[in-house]
Amino acid sequence: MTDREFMERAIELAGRGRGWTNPNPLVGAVIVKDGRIIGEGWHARWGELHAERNAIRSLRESAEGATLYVTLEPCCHYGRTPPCTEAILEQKIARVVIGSRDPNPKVSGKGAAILRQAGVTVEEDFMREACDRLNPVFFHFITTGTPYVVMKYAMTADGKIATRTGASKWITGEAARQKVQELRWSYMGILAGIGTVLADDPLLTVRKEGRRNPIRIICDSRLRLPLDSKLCRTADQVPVIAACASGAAAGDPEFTARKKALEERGVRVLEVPDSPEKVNLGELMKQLGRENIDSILLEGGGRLNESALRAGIVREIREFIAPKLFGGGGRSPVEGPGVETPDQAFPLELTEISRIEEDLLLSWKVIDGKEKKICLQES
Ligand code: AOF
Ligand code: ZN
Repeated sequence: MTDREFMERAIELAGRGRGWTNPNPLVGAVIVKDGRIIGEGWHARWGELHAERNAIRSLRESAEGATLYVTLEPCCHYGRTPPCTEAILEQKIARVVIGSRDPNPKVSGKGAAILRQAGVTVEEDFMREACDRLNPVFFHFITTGTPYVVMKYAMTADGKIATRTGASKWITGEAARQKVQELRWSYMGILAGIGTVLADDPLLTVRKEGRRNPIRIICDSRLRLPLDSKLCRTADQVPVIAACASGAAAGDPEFTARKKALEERGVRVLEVPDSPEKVNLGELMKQLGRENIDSILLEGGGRLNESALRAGIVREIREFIAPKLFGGGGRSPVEGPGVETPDQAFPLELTEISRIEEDLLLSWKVIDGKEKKICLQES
């Protein structure tokens, strides 16, 4: 086997932690001696051992003189676990091949430097792009402190997310809907608007055994979340956060009563400052980041989606396209006032096209994440 194949194996192992390590990264490690894999490990769950230590734990023979392939620079700090660099040196590993750099200021180059100083041969940036693809969420969260937001919608070939009457079950086929379930357990939070909740009464959970549910966050400026909604009725089992505008809350006794009733049912009410009627999404992201929520799947309706784009919080879009047409005045995935001229458009970059049975999945990166200063005409 070659260096590439060992790193590919480490990448594959890293993926096994998906949905469990947040807000920590996905990391995989392989220990090789005389061309044979003698140890393997990955970071399996937040708070548990790092990939390198799990690989070392799996050893059945000495790793003296061996090579360690690891998808992320080994850490050198005392966090929830002791530094991986120490474990590597204790094992007398001779060579370390690293994929991604760790932008965590506590590590960031220091891990590699410590190993070099101790006489270990260190290679950095090996298959870096492939390794970096494991952790867009971690890289974003550790450097900004705000969650990585992925907007998801399913639409017809003529760009509708619902028919004229508002019906939307179903647009895509079974396999594409399974893929959405996977997105839900891959990210820590799921964000929807109160309009969607009032119209569809969704549960927003993962229907798959042994998978973690995302924290359900509802953008609900005036706190209209019904007490008998499925979300409210399950809030004691799967967390629900209702994000409301602090301006709407101020001095309204009815609002205070609704807030109390929701809290009694286990819903967390977050008052988001600085926007009189609407939830300030940039501010909401800061608050959620402070609670260690590193990633959010945005399953908004058209208005929330547009506000999120305009607030500059969306990093990626997953667009499912079904082979059918609705026509008429059906709803669009991005509504709101929109832009006035084509040069004001939100620019995207296509990163992946895949076919999921009869449907298409396009993945887009949002080019300019910064707040868009466009001239809006109030509708
Ligand atoms: C590694 N290997 O498998 C992981 C690393 O909270 P802790 O103690 O688990 O530390 C988390 C930090 O350690 C995280 O922010 C990142 O910089 C690094 N994660 N490093 O060498 C691993 N998961
Ligand atoms: Zn570590």
